Parts: sequence; C-alpha cells; structure tokens
Amino acid sequence: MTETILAAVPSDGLVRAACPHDCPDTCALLVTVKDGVAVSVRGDPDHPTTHGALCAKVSRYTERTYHPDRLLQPLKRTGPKGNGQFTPVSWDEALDDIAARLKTIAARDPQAILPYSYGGTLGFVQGESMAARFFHKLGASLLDRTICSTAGEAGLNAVIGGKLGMDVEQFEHSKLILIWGSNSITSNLHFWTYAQRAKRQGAKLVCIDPWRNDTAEKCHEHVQLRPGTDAALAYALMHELITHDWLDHDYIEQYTVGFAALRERALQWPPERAAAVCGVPVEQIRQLARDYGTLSPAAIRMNYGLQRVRGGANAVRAIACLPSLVGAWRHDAGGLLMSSSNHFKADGAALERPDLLAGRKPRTLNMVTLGDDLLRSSSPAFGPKIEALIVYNSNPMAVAPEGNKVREGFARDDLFTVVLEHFQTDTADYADYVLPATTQLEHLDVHKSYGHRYWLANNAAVAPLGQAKPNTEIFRLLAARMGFADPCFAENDEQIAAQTIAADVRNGDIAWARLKTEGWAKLPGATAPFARGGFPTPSGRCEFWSQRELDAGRDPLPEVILPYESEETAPELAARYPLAMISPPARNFLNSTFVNVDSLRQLEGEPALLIHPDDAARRGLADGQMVRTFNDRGAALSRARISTRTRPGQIVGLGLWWRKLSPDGQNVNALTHQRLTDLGAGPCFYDCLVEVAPA
Ligand SMILES: Nc1nc2c(c(=O)[nH]1)N[C@H]1C(S)=C(S)[C@@H](COP(=O)(O)OP(=O)(O)OC[C@H]3O[C@@H](n4cnc5c(=O)[nH]c(N)nc54)[C@H](O)[C@@H]3O)O[C@H]1N2
Ligand SMILES: Nc1nc2c(c(=O)[nH]1)N[C@H]1C(S)=C(S)[C@@H](COP(=O)(O)OP(=O)(O)OC[C@H]3O[C@@H](n4cnc5c(=O)[nH]c(N)nc54)[C@H](O)[C@@H]3O)O[C@H]1N2
Ligand SMILES: [Mo]
Repeated sequence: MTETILAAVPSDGLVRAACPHDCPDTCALLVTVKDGVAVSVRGDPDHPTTHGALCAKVSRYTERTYHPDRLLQPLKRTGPKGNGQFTPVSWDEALDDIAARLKTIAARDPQAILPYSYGGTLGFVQGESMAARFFHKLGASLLDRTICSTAGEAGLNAVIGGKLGMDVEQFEHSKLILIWGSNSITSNLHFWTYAQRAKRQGAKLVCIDPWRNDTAEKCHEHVQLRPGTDAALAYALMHELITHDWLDHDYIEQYTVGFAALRERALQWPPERAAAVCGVPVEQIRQLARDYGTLSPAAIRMNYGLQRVRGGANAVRAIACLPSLVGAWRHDAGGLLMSSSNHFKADGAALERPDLLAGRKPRTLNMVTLGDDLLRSSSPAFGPKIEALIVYNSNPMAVAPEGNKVREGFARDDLFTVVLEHFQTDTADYADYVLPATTQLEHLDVHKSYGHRYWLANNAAVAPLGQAKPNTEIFRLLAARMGFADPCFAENDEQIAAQTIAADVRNGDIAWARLKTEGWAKLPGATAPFARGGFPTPSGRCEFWSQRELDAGRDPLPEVILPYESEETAPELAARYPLAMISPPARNFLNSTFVNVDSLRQLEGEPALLIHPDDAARRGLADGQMVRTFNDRGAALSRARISTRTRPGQIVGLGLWWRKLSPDGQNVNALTHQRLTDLGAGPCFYDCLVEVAPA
C-alpha cells in the first residue's frame, strides 16, 4: 500500500473497511472519501483472499448507500399495514412511543416481545451486541437464528466437532476439488479464484448440484443429482472407497471412531442403489469415487445449498466422513471446508450479556416458523401470543418460508412492529415505526469470516446520512427510555468492538487496537487442522459413529433421509405437484438485499424460473412466457426460461425478489414450507413440490 490510510470519518482519504454481507468471502474494502462523501469502494489488493476484486454487488456499494430511497428519518405508519403510508416523526417521538408500548407489554409478560434479526450485517457490533443486551435485559423471547446454516452446523459438529476445515487459500494446490452444494461463482466468488488456479495446474473440478449453475458450467464434471439425495451419493462413494480399498487405514485407525459400523452401512449402498435414488448415471458415481480415492490431495468445498432439505444435516454428516477415509486431512490442500467460523473466538458473553437475563428463562422461538408463530394465540405450550416484533438486519417478509402466513401474521392489527432498516422493504411496509439505520460506510464494526481466516475491521468512512443511526445507538437510546441503567448500555461502539475479539489461543495476539488501523489480520494456527487428528469431538477423533447422536435417541451413523416432499415420501402430493423446486440466490442479489438497486435489478431482469424442455412441453409453455408456480401454500409469477440446465421434474426459481418489485407481490417463499431439518432445526427451502402453469 502506498496510499495513507486515514482514521475514521475523514473528509478526504482512504478508509479501511470490511464487507458486511452474509457471504463466505468477507472482503477487505478500501473506501475513497472526497469532501465527506464516499466516492468509491474497492477490494483491498493486499488482502490475500480479496486480492483487489469485488463482486458486482459490493463494487456498487456507494450506489446503495446514496440511493435516493434511503430511509433518512424515523417514520410512523398512517395507513393500513402493508400499504406503505408513513409520515416522518422525530426520533424523540418515535422512541418515546416505542418504549411506552414495550413497557406496557413487558409489564404483562416480556416474552410477548420478539426480536427478529439475521444477516443484514455480519458485524459483531451492529449485529447482536447492544441489541442482544437490550432484549436480555427486557426478558424478551429469545430467537433461534436458524434460517441459514444450523443443519449443516449440526452435521459438521457430529462428525468433526465444529465449523472448522481447510484454509481456503490452499485449494489452489488441490488435485481434485468437489464443489458440493455450492454455486461458487454466485455465492463464494473469491474461492472460485483458487479453484481456477488449481484447474490451471491440472486439478479436476467436479460440481455436485441439481442444476447446471454458472459454476457447474465451468467444471470438468457435473453430477446433477436430485435435491436432498446427497447422503445416498456420499454412501455410494464410501462403498467404492471400501470395496477398492482406496482407504488410508493408518489415518482411520489413529484418528477416527466407528469405521466398522460405517463400513457395514456403506456396503448397503452400491452405486446402483444410489444412482436410482439420486437420479444420476451409475458410471458417473463410480468415476467420482475413483477420482476421490486416487487423486491427492482431494478437497471438498461443501456449502449450505445441500442442507436446505429435510435430511440436510445427515447429508453433511455423510460427506464429512469422506476426507478421513482417504486421509485427505493430512494435506494442507486436502480435506473439506464448509465454514471456518469456529477457527475464530468472539467473546459472545461480553457482547451479548446473557447474564442480564438474571435467572429468567424466556422461551426460544425458531425464526423459520415466524409465519405460524405470529398466528398463534397464547397457550400453555406456546406461552404468550406475540404482541411486539422488533426487526433489524433482516427482511422476513421476503426471506422467511411460507410467505402467505408471514404476511398474515405481519398484517395483524394487534401486533406492534418496529423495523430498523436502510430501505422501505416489504417488511418495513408492515411496521408501526420504521427507524433509519446506517450502512457499513457510516458505522464502525468488526468481522470474522465463515469462508477464510482473517479478522477484519470496518472503520466508518462517512458521517451517518440524514438522521440515520447505527443499530447500537438505536438500542442504546431505547434502553435509556426503558430505564436500563447497567453500565454496558452506555458503552460506545469502539468499546464494543474492542471486546469482540476474545483473548484466546485461536486469535493469537490479534486485538482491535491494531486491527482498526491495519484492517485485517490472519488467525494463527495450523493450515491443516486435522493432519494429526485432534478433532474437537468428545472422543477427540473424527466420529463416523456418534455416541452423542445415539444418546439423543437418533441414528449414531449418518442416515439417508429423503425430502419431506418427493415422489417416494409423499406420492399423493407429488401427483398434484410433480415438480421439485429449488430457490437458490440470483447472482446479483444478496438474499433480498440489492433487489432495489436499479442497476443490479436490471441485470436480473425479472423473477426467472428455469424449467426443463420436457416439462415445458407437457404444460404447453413457451420460453419467455409468464408462468404461475403454485401449490397448496401459495403461488408466484415468474418468467419461464426453458433450459436443460435443470433436470426433468425440477424447476429453479432464483431468489430472493422483493415482493413489491415482483409482478404479483409474491416471491419464491410463497411456495416454501416451515418444516424443519433432521438436526439443527433449519429451514427446508429446497424441499418443495409445486406445479407450473401458464399465467
Ligand atoms: N450473489 C450472492 N451470494 C451469496 C448469497 C446471495 O444471495 N447472492 N447468499 C449468501 C448466503 S446468506 C449464503 S448462506 C451463501 C449461500 O451459498 P451456498 O452455500 O453456496 O448455497 P446456495 O446458494 O443456497 O446453494 C448452492 C447450490 O446448492 C444447490 N443445491 C440445492 N439443493 C441441493 C441439494 O440437495 N444437493 C446439492 N448437492 N446441491 C443443492 C443449489 O442449486 C445451488 O446451486 O451464499 C452467500 N453468498
Ligand atoms: N426461498 C429461499 N429463501 C431463503 C433462502 C433461499 O436460498 N431460498 N436463503 C436463506 C438464507 S441462506 C438466508 S441467510 C436468509 C437471509 O435473510 P436476511 O438475513 O433477512 O437477509 P436479507 O434479505 O439480505 O435482508 C437483510 C436486511 O437487513 C438490512 N440491513 C443491512 N444492514 C443493516 C444494518 O446495519 N442495520 C439494519 N437495521 N438493517 C440492515 C438490509 O437492508 C436488508 O433489508 O434468507 C433465507 N431465505
Ligand atoms: Mo445464508
């Protein structure tokens, strides 16, 4: 770096920042500021995984921050819920009224108040710090934040003991890379750089995905399996590794438990059986096993796409067994990466202060079942009816499953809703008060990553726009009005940031004071975490067979669990709704964020639905025609794209459109259901039967 990096909120200069979005890449940013305005955001060329490149979305971050629709003052609803009529009010008026309402409800039972938040920012400061303290002190219902990754997490925990794995920077040295349940070019672009380098050095790339996404197009091989059948595929691979003796017996002996039992189960899964379940050619499974058993180092980039189905956690469990069988973990460039989260240690207790509950044990509600829960009355089993909802860092009206129920819940006249937002989202339209929040360019934060091993600092580049305030400040002001006097409510963002990075061997000597000037710092620790075992499981080994699972009354081995909604498991439903729908992200959106940035929405055009030519012909659909996708839960309009990139019997509805920017005020979540995964209580977005007809 030759340019001087200035401290927070300069009028001119270059500011070190971090991308806040819910993406494994967590890029290091450099923000150029002129006359107090952020004029450009670019990737830090010196940060190894960012290497100076940003995705199309975040390179337009200034377009989002200075968008003419930014919310710049508190708003109070004046029309019916959902129709977007609001009037500006002062901060004092809004906060006084909100505090009064919350006090009244809390006097009856604070559990009738529910926070709802997720991945708008992954920063520790603007995420669950002051907000969590506020809700803990209040004694509000707790929220189980399950909407993305908890099934996969449970699967990894069972086998390898945590969200740990390969260093992404090592993938360029791999000889075989399985990209499993991940559209890297869309959702993990900076990993793709390493995969391409490996490819240039002769590595073989295989994509395992129900549709030929942009990543599959560029891999050597595409295993186009039916959604929710990954565990069967993994078992067939194990079958072949075992019968051909492509095993690392020494690694298995020293560092694993339960091989004999796993072997017995795997031998029940010859490739022919898996081929029928997965809907892929048997020869392709055999070849994949041969590659995995003979090319070394072999690496798996597994991601969250495969765990959004009923058997999602067990699929992750089955796949997580593979690297130990072949001893791939011995190599820096071998093993598996799903999430690097647990390589880091954040001080959750200091940030969130669960001690403020002071012995109270509020109920916990799962964010996936928001639709049902908003419609429940008080009962001994459920507890009090939800009377107030405080939403921040999330857009549940677009992202939560079974959207019609979510809407019905939000529309309740007896529900008091506050939404902290940058924009007037679908969710904000249902708020009683909308409070304007700052963006990443206007506030301070500290970030870890779930795809690499660097801590990052985000310095504020510019002053808050209009009357916008950071989430922390909004909860600080509310806390004062509620009469919460604990000293932690007076801490500023700088103090919170300084508490985030726990004093822990995992973080080495990384501390906030240096991080904020240097921008990023890599964790210490071995590149290959399990080269000599050391799995953080109860046995200290890779647990093919899990005593914990057995004790919990479940299968001690990874189990093949087919989707809730499939021909085999729900034949009557499949007769009416024969098409399996998956709804992964569109490349130019980040969940529902960026849908309102015109230049990005223009790149996506309209909600698109990929349908196989055979299925289109059977329904008399033409390419480019508006179609209606429907099931018993709802319907949504989209533009048909007839394509062999999807399988017969399977459609791909790219997400996640704002409802009000879609043709019919709906999106893919009109169709999805609220049932939970096998472990981890996650959502089953990609486990969903539908039918399609001309609109
Ligand atoms: N551009 C962009 N980037 C993003 C996001 C975004 O919305 N847009 N979202 C971010 C977030 S929050 C997350 S969690 C990650 C998500 O990114 P990933 O973890 O990669 O997950 P998905 O994008 O949900 O799905 C990835 C792939 O899995 C496939 N898939 C679906 N069902 C199955 C299955 O049963 N088996 C297998 N093998 N594959 C399946 C999908 O078709 C898709 O191509 O990306 C982050 N990055
Ligand atoms: N059908 C289907 N549904 C899905 C998925 C899918 O693949 N298919 N993906 C799921 C996944 S993986 C995830 S992670 C969830 C994501 O669900 P959410 O976490 O709700 O993600 P976003 O839609 O990006 O909404 C985040 C909102 O937070 C706001 N925000 C950002 N920063 C701040 C801030 O600093 N302060 C405040 N107050 N607000 C802020 C943004 O403006 C945005 O409106 O969606 C899930 N839903
Ligand atoms: Mo996610």
